[in-house]
Amino acid sequence: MNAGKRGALIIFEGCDRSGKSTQSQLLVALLNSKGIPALPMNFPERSSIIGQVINSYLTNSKDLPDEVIHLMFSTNRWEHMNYIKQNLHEGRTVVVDRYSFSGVAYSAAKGLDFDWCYAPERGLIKPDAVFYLRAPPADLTNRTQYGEERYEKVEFQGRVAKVFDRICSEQGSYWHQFDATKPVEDLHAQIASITEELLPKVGTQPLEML
Ligand code: T5A
Ligand code: NA
Repeated sequence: MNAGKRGALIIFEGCDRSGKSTQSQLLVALLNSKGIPALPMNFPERSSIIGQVINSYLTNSKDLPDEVIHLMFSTNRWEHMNYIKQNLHEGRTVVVDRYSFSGVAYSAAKGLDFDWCYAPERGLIKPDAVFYLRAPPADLTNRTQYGEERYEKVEFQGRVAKVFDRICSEQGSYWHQFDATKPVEDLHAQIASITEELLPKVGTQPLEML
């Protein structure tokens, strides 16, 4: 429907159980229903060899130094960059559940240096929009399955949320912040309207790097 025009790279970010998967699936379904090619992705992408190591770390069956797991999360994004780039250039919008900002937020929340954490993310494709689902972590603990993985502790999520807030204020206008405690349908309507405004604009813009 838009020959020669690229798709958009759209990212969902937020603390655990903030509703990223829910909203990214709704957005992809909406775009596809309108004949706009869009595909979902998520990081960590757990099927690659590196992704399998990350999965065993997250499910607490494997321990790794903080620096090592940080670099593995970043590597996991790098190993999928050509795939993302190709899809964007072929006109498909890629909707991603977590990206570099999760990488920085979770590792900086453990005490690693913010700039050190951001360094391996430089050169990855810069998103056209980030939808940040923001909520006080205590408001998310009653959502299903909370508490099963390594990072799902309220106190730690609070530190993660602070880093997300910092990144949101530093990154500027391509970040859109939402109250994640609002009903699913309200959030979806807001996200859909921003996306519909965005897509025609990015079509002819060159990709930028983080
Ligand atoms: N991580 C990740 C790093 O440390 N570094 C990195 O570089 C990256 C990429 C796994 C962990 O890895 C860390 C961060 C994570 O701790 P993950 O696989 O994305 O990351 O898993 P989680 O974020 O833990 O969990 P989810 O992604 O599954 O949570 P979502 O997607 O935010 O939430 P969702 O949509 O599944 O919803 C959770 C529940 O809430 C309900 C849903 O129905 C569901 O039951 N819900 C709502 N309820 C009320 N109101 C709403 N608005 C709701 N929206 C959803
Ligand atoms: Na998710």
